Amino acid sequence: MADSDHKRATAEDAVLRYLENHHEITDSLLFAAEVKLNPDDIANAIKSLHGHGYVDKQEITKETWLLTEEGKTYAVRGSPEMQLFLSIPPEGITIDELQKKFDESSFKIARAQAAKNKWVDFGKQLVTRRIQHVDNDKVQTLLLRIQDRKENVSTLDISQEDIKSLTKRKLISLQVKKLFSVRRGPNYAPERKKVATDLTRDMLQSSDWKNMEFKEFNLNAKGAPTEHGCLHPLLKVRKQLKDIFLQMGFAEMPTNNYVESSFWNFDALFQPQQHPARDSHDTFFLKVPSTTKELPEDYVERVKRIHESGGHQSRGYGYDWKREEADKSLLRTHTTAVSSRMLYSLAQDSAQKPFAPKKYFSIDRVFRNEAVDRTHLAEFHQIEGLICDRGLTLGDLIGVLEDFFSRLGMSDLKFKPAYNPYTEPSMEIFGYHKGFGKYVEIGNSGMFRPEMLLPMGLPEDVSVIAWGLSLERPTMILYGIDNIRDLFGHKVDLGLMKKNPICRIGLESD
Ligand code: FB9
Repeated sequence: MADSDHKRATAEDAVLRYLENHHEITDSLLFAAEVKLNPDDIANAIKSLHGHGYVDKQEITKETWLLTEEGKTYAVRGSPEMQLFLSIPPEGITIDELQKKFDESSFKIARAQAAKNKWVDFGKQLVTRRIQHVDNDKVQTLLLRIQDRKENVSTLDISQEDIKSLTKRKLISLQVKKLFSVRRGPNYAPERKKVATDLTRDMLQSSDWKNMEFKEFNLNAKGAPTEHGCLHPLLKVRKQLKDIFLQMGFAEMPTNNYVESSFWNFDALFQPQQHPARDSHDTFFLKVPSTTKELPEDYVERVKRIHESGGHQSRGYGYDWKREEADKSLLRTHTTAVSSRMLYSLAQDSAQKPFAPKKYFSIDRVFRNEAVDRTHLAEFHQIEGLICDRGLTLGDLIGVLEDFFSRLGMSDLKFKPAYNPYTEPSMEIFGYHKGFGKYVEIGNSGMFRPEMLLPMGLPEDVSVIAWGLSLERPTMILYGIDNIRDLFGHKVDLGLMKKNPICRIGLESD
């Protein structure tokens, strides 16, 4: 039995037992003190017993005047004004001499009240009595009667005016108590029937239910929590971002291959084979399968040539490009590897049919062999968007970025020149975050280089604008998570997964 149920059962037993030999509980508060039970438990028990007819109850409001600490002092020593009057000898006393007999606040109260009662005169130097005797210290008398009362003050024939005066002087305060008087009810019994919580088949068949009492429904009780699946915050934000891309007319790229060749991940992007990002300190290369199965050989030749000797007005890099380097298998370091596959496919299609502009996006995991810290793991989800069309400019890129990030609630973008091996020009993107009150880096972008696009076979006047960001950063900001291990990995608190709020991306950021 829950603790609260046990307390109520004990309190109910105490009430029913008492009424077995007594006509009435006149004051439930005094009764609780007598039986040494919590007054609230007794009150709840009375309400529950009344609900089933065991008792009749009457609610009583009991108003009691209590002396404050100051009032108690005056009741013992007398009021300060009386003490001041008694401190003045018949010949009078200097103010300074009189004041020495009191603390500052008491002297102030005493002087004001004695003058108000016309008991004393305060001259320039001397204080004298205006009357010879004060027969009764009314304040002390009233306080003693209230303190010693045996019944409510209303039967003490103290005028409302006096009550108001004592209250104003903060010598008494009103205590209001709600209590019950209780008597046996129509269904009284010295013991409460066992309260059944469920109506069972046996009860129905035996008709026992007719003599049983059922626990009342608690319609305010919350339902038992249901176990159900929950979406990880990353997946909630991914859904929101996917919707943004779809609303902007982008089609999703197929990203279902974590394993990629160095060719599509680097060479096709015109990233030279000596680039530090292609070192095993930055990239996860695979032992099995160590190399890719097949590549489009004619395209590989064009890539080899553009790296070694350039072409299309490019000088190239002038190094001996090695096929075995391009064949190495790795975990893709960016979803731009998928973008290169898609653009190559688009170029091949344009050989059979007229080129048609495209808008693609991808959101998926990428892997980098880099130092991990509070906000970076060896993997993250990259978000990438690209638009492929004739005559696109940097202005088009800036425009689409402002549209895209405005849907994330980021406004007032700023751009900083940057470098990527596969884009020229490139720009880091910054957005003003109202919650932080400052600009934050929100991504990177650029125009894919001709050395990447032309060997694919895309028409000369086709250009591609693209940008990227991560899924983890916006998610951590939106959910107020400052350590990525609380969001992703084996140490994640699954409770967070169950109770995290809905994703609110796009609203004014907090
Ligand atoms: O996501 C990043 N920041 C970000 C994004 C959104 C956001 O939303 C607001 C709350 C509403 C807040 C912050 N960044 C990119 C910037 C930084 O976090 C940076 O420190 C970390 N970057 C990652 C790379 O780290 C190794 C984020 C990741 C990133 C960076 C660049 C690209 C993709 C992901 C790219 C690209 C690209 C460029 C040109 C062409 C194609 C792709």
